[in-house]
Amino acid sequence: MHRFEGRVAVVSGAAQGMGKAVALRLGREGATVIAVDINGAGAEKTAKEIGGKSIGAACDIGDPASVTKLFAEVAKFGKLDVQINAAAIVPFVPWDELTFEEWRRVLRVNLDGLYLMCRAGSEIMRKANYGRIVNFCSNSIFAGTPNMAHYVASKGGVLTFSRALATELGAYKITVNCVTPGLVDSESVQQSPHKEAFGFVEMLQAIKGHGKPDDVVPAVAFLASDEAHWITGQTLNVDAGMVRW
Ligand code: 4PL
Repeated sequence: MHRFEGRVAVVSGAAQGMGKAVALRLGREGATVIAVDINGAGAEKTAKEIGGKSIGAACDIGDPASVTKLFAEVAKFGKLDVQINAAAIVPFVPWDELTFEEWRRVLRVNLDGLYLMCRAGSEIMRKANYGRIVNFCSNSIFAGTPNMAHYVASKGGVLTFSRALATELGAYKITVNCVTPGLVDSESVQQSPHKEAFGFVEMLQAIKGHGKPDDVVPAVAFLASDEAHWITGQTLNVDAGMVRW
């Protein structure tokens, strides 16, 4: 398939995991990708793998000045067709240890960052009367996954914000949808105690196996594609049937 020929896409969290896997897929299907990550070197590496006019950009999405600087670069591409918001902090902190400082650290990126990215991205999209925004939520909002209450709270916000944004941006033919992946074998999970949960999660899955970034990519690419124009404000669960909702 070559669904993104001539399209310009911003993908946050593009240095690793699902963000990187989506960036590579959009690139392989013809998109020019602005690969965004707090890890600028990692973002550059993803952009190099895609090739063409794609670029990497370092950005702290929770910082308004950093997002403003990013979108000065995005503006040079003349348009923005697709925005994938995959960047997030994936913490492992039991409730008894959850401080307000840690709560704020996660909410700042996972929710304030999403606001800032959508604020800037939608301003470009609305001028063209076209846009596809896909936000990364998490199936932890259904499961109430432990050791990440602040993350679960942030992702609940991602879902409901996406619905509200879909309503407001429909007038400009911009769609806004979410995916809710389950536990995925990515770099951030491998570097955390979440990796111990694969057995438990697999027990609950209708389809057995350990989720990989590429297992989530097709759903994201579909929602980001031209032909998904009649779907907005929706959430697609992509977790091998761990949760049926
Ligand atoms: C079920 O989004 O959805 C662990 C870590 N387990 O980040 C998640 C589940 C994790 C999840 C998630």
